[in-house]
Amino acid sequence: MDNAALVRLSRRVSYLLRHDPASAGLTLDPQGWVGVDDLLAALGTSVSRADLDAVVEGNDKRRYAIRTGPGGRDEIRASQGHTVPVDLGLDRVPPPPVLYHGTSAAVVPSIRARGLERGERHHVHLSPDVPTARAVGGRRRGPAAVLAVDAAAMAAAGFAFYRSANGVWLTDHVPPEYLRVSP
Ligand code: HQG
Repeated sequence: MDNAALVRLSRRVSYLLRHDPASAGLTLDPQGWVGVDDLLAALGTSVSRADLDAVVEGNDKRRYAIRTGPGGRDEIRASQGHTVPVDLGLDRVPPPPVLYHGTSAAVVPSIRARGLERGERHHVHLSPDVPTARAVGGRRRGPAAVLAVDAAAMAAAGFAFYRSANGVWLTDHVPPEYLRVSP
């Protein structure tokens, strides 16, 4: 598979594992795992296990994790970003003092008014550093903006933070008073 085909495959896997497994007849377990063989069957004969491994290993953000499941078979899940209900079983962890959120500059006034909202996903997604946040914001339409989140103050106020297997920081909501536009 060439690189463009791998990117397309990654998008399809993301859609199935995060948003609509039922569209391909798949059922995730409560923690979001599905059999690798079941996923391959859903993807069709043009996709091999080696192609899927290339997507998992080569993925720029390591969006997917593969494990040997309790029954001894290989299983795969997305490490974060779901809109279907799954419990990733992440432990609450103390955040670094500052986290970042990259977005479109056009929505900054709304975020300043209402804070960061999780929308359809389970959590607000935060990046550990400015370059990562800038890359997330850069995928949106128009100019990007990076917001800094005073995670230390939020943690002190009792807000819970989680970190996904691929290093994305997650929290339920960031009220406006903990946000500032990052230089
Ligand atoms: C915005 C990528 C207006 C928010 C990333 C974002 C992440 C508001 C959008 C993952 C708002 C939601 C998720 C408010 C939040 N008013 N807009 N009050 N509060 N927003 O895609 O964080 O590459 O659900 O700024 O790395 O962009 O897919 O969230 O623009 O981990 O693996 O509402 O997607 O991962 O968009 O990205 P999303 P996100 P992957």
